[in-house]
Amino acid sequence: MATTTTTTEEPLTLISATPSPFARMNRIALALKAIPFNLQNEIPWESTTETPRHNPLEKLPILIFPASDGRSPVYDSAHIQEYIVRKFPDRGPKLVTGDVDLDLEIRQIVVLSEGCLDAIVLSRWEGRREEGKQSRLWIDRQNRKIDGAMRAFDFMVSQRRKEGKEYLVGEELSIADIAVVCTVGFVDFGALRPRWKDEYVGLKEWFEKLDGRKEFSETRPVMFDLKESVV
Ligand SMILES: N[C@@H](CCC(=O)N[C@@H](CS)C(=O)NCC(=O)O)C(=O)O
Repeated sequence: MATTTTTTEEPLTLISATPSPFARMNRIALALKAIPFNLQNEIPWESTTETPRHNPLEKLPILIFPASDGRSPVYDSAHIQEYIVRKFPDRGPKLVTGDVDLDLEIRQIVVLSEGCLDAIVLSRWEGRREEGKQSRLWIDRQNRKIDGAMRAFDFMVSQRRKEGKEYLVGEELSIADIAVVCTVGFVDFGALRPRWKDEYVGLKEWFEKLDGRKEFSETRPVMFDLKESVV
């Protein structure tokens, strides 16, 4: 029987946005573990969003519990992944290895992915400012982070493939693989690096294989229509 510390099978709620690569990581983990949840799609940049009610940082994803649970919302994609793997360890795939060193490696890859996505978000908002108000220095700085992360992902994949391994850490799919697929998938979706598939052939092959799995293909980003000004 599944070991979980929740006392109810009432569904959780994940506040998400249709294009969000951050929330996609959590959606994939919840789906793989067959944890019942409702998807509440929002536009976190608009005044009607519920995100400030649950997260002082006003960002999604946010995991919300049924009212009967009385638990505070959990936010930040990496922290939600942590919540999922720790609270539902025996449900579906573990998504971590159980070995301290390997699991720390997994967390490092999640952090790198999240940092790359944060740089993408910062650079895109800078690019939305009026011409003349944009900082080229700031955009270049974010671009360096994105390129650095892409190179690091490609290197990791090539090392693992040389060892005949399918996944980034350990022998099974983990939250590290999920994080990298969601990050690379967002670079691809936004056509942020149009030549990445030629530059990083190994990464492309690895990515396409995982991205074709059901839980991944069903959660690919879909753009929303932002109506309010943000910057
Ligand atoms: N590091 C955060 C980033 C989340 C994030 O940037 N979410 C965006 C939507 S994809 C958001 O809600 N932004 C609103 C804001 O920054 O005010 C995480 O991993 O959860």
